[in-house]
Amino acid sequence: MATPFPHIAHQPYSPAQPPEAAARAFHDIMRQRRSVRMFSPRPVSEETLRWCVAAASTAPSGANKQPWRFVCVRDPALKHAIREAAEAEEREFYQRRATPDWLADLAPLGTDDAKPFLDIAPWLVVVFKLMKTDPRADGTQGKVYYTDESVGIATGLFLAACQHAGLATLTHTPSPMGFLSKVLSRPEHERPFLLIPVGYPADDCTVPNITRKPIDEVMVVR
Ligand code: IYR
Repeated sequence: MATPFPHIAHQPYSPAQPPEAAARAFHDIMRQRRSVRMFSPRPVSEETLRWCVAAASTAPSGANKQPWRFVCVRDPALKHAIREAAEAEEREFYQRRATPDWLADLAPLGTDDAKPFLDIAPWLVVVFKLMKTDPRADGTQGKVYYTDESVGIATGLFLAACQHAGLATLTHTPSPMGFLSKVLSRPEHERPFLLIPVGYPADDCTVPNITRKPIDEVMVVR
């Protein structure tokens, strides 16, 4: 049996404002987040990305295994390789794989198989989920738990951290995503989870005029 972790005193975060105001201020930042498909080539520093990934990596995870890797791609040749492969999958998706219902649901968003933002955005952050732990010193690999939940939470924190830093993001889901493992030479135990272009919106960026559900539709108090 592994020995239990020793316990230390918890240092709770205490906002300078009352909780209602603090919660509202965070909401007021997050409500401005939109999925952006028109990016500017304006650069974003590696340090900014590092803090956003560090924030993501504070996420809780099954047995604290932290089963994620954030591969941050800025090399133009790699970005282009990702674009080429993603567009090939997307052509298949839009022409053959998508069901009529799916295409009908996507039609109002106006998406198609062209993904120029994969070249233009200064960073493509590819989130991988670890299906096993990274190899230990002896080469063996341990189990991971609640992987999708864990990586989903970490990804959500990443999106929030980017928004808080004034950066635009898109949760892009080329499907299937296996090509990302190849293009980025990732090891067998890493599976692509999500592709997130990060940067600034283009000056003439537009977004679909969609709204979020009202709070009373998503929140039930008993
Ligand atoms: N992956 C495709 C299709 C797509 C699917 C859903 I569900 C979206 O909300 C948006 C797009 C694409 O990225 O175009």
